[in-house]
Amino acid sequence: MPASVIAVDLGATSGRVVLCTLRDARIGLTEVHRFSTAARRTDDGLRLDAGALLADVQEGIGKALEAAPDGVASVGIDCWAVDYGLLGADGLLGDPFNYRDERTTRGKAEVDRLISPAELYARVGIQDNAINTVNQLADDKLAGRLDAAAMFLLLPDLIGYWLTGRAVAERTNASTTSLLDPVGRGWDWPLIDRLGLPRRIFPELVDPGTVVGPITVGPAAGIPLIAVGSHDTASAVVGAPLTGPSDAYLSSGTWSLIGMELDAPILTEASRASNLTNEAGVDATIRYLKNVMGMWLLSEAQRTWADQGLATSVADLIAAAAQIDDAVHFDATDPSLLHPGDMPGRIRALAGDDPRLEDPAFLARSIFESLADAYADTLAELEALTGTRPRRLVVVGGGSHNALLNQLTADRTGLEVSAGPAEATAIGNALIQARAVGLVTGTLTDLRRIVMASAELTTHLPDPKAAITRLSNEFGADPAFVRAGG
Ligand code: LFR
Repeated sequence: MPASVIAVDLGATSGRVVLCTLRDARIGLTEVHRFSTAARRTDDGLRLDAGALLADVQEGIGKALEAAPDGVASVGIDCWAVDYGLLGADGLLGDPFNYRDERTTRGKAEVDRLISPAELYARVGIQDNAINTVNQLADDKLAGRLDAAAMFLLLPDLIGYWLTGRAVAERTNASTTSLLDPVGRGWDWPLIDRLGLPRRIFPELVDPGTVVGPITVGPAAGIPLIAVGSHDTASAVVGAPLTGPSDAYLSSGTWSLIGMELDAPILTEASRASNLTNEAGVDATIRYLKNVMGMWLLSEAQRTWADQGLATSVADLIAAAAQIDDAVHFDATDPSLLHPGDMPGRIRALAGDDPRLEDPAFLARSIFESLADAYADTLAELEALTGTRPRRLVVVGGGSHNALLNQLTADRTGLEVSAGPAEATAIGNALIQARAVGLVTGTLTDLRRIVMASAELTTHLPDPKAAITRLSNEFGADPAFVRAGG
C-alpha cells in the first residue's frame, strides 16, 4: 500500500493540494499546487467559481500523483464551511453564493420569523451568525431557487460528488448548516419542515473516515475518496497538537476559531449569550468555539489600501506594528466587519474615529491587540461555560506564524501559547484518510502524537510585566501592590 495520501484543502482565500507521506510515525508534507479561491462580485451577488475550483483540484491531484512515484492510497477534501451548490436535473443551478454576500441578512430575517434564535440554539447549538447555511437556504427559498433543486451539497461534498458520482453530507461540515441535531447527529427534520425547506434536497449523512467511493474521473480515477473532517476547522483541530482536555485551540487564518474539544454539546441559554457554537468534530467530539473575525480584518484592509494605490505586505505590517506600543481597541467579533468593503473605515467607526488609524502600521497593531482581547474574552467564557480552566493555547494555521500576535495573546490571556503547525488543516485531513485506509491507527490523541513528532512548535510565554497589568486590571489592584507581592 502506498504510504502517501492527497489532502485537498480549500481555504477562503487560497486552496492547496498537498501530498502527505506517513513514515515512522511522522507525517511529511509537499505542497504541489496553490490557487485562489476568492469569491467574485457579479451582477447577481458574491459568487464562487465552482468549475474553476474543480479544475484546480484536478490539476493539483495530477501534480501530486506525479510527485508520488509509489502512488497514493486515497484523496480527501476539506473546505471552509456553510457554502454549497444547488443541483438540478441537469447539474449546478448557477455558481454557489459566498457566505459574505449581503443576502444572508434577508435569509436570517426569514429564519428569525419562523423560529426564535433562542429556540434554534437550544435545538442545534450553532452560533447566531448570518453566514450560516440555514440563512442562505432561507434566502434561496424566498427567491424560488429551491423549486428546481434536487440536492444541496456543501462545497467539499459537491466536489466529491463530481469526482465519484456519490452524493453525501459529511457530518462535521453538515453541522455548520444549523440544521443538524447535535445529540442524535441526524438532520433535524421537524426544523427543516418548519423552515419550509424541502426534505428531498438533504443528502445522506456520513462520518469522517467513510469511503465515499472510487474516484471515477481525472488523474486519480480508481483511487478512493475518503470523507475527512471536511469542514476545514474540523481538520485543523485534528491536526492541532492538543495534549489534553484543558488545552484550548485557536485555528488562525481568514477566521480565528478559538475553542475547546468537548464530549457533549452545551446548549444552555448562557452558552447562547456568549455566542459559542457546538460544531461537530471528528470522532463524535464537539468543537465548542467562537468565530472571531481573524486575519480577514487585515487582508480586507490591505485590499482597501491597494485600491488607494498603497501596496502593503503582511510581513511588513507585522514588523511595523511590532514597533508601536499604543493601539485602539475594538470588538473583533462585530458583525459589521463581516462583508467585503472599506475595512479601515469600519474599524474607525467602531473605534471612535481615532485619526491615528489612518496609519496602516497603527491599524495593524490595533487589529492584533483587538484580536488578542477577543481571544482572552473567549477563553474566560469557555472556562465559565465548560468548568475547565484552559491551561495552554495551541495556535495552528497560517496565523500561527504571526509572532507578534502570539506574544500579545500570551500576554493578554496569561497562558502559554504554543504555535504551529501552520498546515494543521492539511495534516488533520491526511491523518483521517491515513487511518481510514490503515496507514495509522488510534484515537485523536494517537494522531496528535504524530503531529507533535513531525512539527516544529514554538512557545510564547506571558511577559511577567504584562501579567502585572492584566492582574491589576482584573482585580482592580494597584500595580505597585501586586509588584510588591501582595
Ligand atoms: C474557516 C471557516 C470557519 C467558518 C467560516 C465560514 O475557514 O470554515 O470555521 O465559520 O470559515 O465557512
